[in-house]
Amino acid sequence: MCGIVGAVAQRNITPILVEGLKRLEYRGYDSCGVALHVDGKLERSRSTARVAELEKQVAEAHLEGFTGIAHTRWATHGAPASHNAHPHFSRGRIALVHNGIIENHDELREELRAAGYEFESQTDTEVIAHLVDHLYTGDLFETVQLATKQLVGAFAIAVFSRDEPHRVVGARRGSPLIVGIGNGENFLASDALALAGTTNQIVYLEEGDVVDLQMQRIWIIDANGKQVEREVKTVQAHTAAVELGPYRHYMQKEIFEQPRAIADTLEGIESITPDIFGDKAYGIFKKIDSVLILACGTSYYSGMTAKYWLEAVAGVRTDVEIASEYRYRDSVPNPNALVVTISQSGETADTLAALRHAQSQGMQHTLTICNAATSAMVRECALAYITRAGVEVGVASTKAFSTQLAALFLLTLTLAQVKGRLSDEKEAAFLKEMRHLPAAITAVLALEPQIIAWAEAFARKENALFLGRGLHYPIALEGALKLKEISYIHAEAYPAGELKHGPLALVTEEMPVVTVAPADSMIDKLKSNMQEVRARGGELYVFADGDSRITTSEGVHVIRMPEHYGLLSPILHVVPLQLLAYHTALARGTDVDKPRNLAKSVTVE
Ligand code: HGA
Repeated sequence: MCGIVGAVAQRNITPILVEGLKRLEYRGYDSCGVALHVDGKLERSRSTARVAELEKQVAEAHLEGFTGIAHTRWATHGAPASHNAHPHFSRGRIALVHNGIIENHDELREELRAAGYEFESQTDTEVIAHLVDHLYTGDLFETVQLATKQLVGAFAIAVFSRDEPHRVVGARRGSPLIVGIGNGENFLASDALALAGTTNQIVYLEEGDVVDLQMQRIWIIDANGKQVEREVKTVQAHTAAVELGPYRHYMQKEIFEQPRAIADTLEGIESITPDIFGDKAYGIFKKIDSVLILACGTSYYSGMTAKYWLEAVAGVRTDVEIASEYRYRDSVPNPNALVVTISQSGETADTLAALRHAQSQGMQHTLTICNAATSAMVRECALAYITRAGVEVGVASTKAFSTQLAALFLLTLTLAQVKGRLSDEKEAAFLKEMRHLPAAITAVLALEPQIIAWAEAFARKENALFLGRGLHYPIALEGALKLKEISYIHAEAYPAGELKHGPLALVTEEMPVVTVAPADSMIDKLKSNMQEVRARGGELYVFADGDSRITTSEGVHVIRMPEHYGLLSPILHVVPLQLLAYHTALARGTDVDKPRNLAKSVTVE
């Protein structure tokens, strides 16, 4: 999604702004831009190409300055075009960048038009720029506080004025924004990663904060208009984590990092104890009678998998809801439910809103499974488990998913223990299996050459079906999502028993049917479903395991997984599906790490 970088310094900040945008590129964007204060004027450069192109433009124009802002845009209002790219200017006096969506932009636009403002773009963002100009008192900090009061919706903004050359003002509500502290210079960004290499001293702004950034000081006013001090945190430099190393794409790198990511996520877990989710976990887990999981996209599928585990192992009733639906639905709140939000970034706008909706309904037992320790989700939930996948750059999530599953299995075992359903023997056996996961995934990764051969056939198709049953139905869904996200092949997943209720009509010789077929209790049922496909000429691509007893025959291609992994099998079975999607996309020549129309960290609704 969109990225913001801003700086006030006593040196040329163009390289810092451009480098910051480069670090945010992985989130996906369709245009970018930078604006600087130059000799008493606002100057900008914008591009619908990559940040590298913007860098060239900026160098050719000798765009240099001490105060400025920059942005990568993922369009929500108005086409991805140069005139819609940020920074937006108002009357040559105000420059502004924005992440998020302003819901009352139409009303504000009408008012501003009536006041004589002309609009150059179709964005909701330009409305904020003109609003700030319209309300400008000569003090930008004061003006931004006034302007943000009129905004409905979600935003993080960075703004500066021609008339105050050494000042950038930031504000956030619903979208993340951080301050980077330097020596006689200060920075703003939507993510600390943007400032890696510049500063590791970070202040995480809170909901409703407005910040005044000057060279020697930062000044923060909170949502109630009070001046506040916020803790300065030292963050780890992520620089090494975002190097591509020997891999062609981040997605490939991240698929191969999964053994390490799972090992890191499980590091230090010697036994099952509620404390691993936080000090208050035992008290909360004792009280709860059910689980409500809220998530979007891939995280939603990890939640679906967890439902099978939580009900079967812990005996705790579990509902899984798509966050963007739940937040607007009239549901029946259960104050005794444990609300579990799952999000890679911990900033997913819909999931955050769903969490707040649940809290507003009196559901206070909250836990998040998240890959970003300092995210809003972690700050706003009573309990948290931080997966240690490391920075995930590829838009199509891989290691974040498998580490979420590992964390959700730990949650399952913990709730089973609290509910008296986990014997010491079972605990020891499950922990042993979890510790073996990195080695088991490494063995699955060795199947890559066989999967490449399949991918060549898939690259020529325009449709695919994915089948799974029970625990592996969500894995089939995740496999189909991966394929459509990055190869643009239309793919759908079904619980195999549903085939005859509709999708079987799609099966012809042209339709590849990927089947997730471990030797679990559903295998015989699944084999009957596979017969239904073969009888209509459909071609089966089966991921079986040791005991599935499925062999290659006409129209049935089989890749055998190295071992059967019981309840943890979904963590292994998703890996070949990730590889299949990756190699199919590679064969089709798509932009694997930045698939069209998609973005990382979905911080808009
Ligand atoms: N609404 C603004 C910003 C979009 C955004 O934050 N995307 O992640 C626009 O469309 O320009």
